[in-house]
Amino acid sequence: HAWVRATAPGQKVAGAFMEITADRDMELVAGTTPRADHVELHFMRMDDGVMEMRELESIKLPKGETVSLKPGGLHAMLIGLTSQVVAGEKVPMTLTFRDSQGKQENVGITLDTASPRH
Ligand SMILES: [Cu+2]
Repeated sequence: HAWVRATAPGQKVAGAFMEITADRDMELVAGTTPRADHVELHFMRMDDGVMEMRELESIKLPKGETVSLKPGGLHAMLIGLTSQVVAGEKVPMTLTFRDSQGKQENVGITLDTASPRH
């Protein structure tokens, strides 16, 4: 289940969340969507009550392990939204994976849009 958080009017960024299980050692290295200028991979955590968010070059996907991109943790960030993302909208996204040999593969997915309370 892959989803993106619905946005408020004028909001320019949205978090996207999903679970990924790779059948061999892979890394998620990039994403694109026609709904945003670009996509960044982020890690977020609370440190002493302070929210820390930083950009990652990749997200490691060890073989057979389910890696969760979820609120408050790893996520993909859609930056520079073309317009408001509304509940019920389907957002296409292409993810780029790289295997241990350095070979890259693109996979198209569809994100459901969930309300901010989700
Ligand atoms: Cu983020």
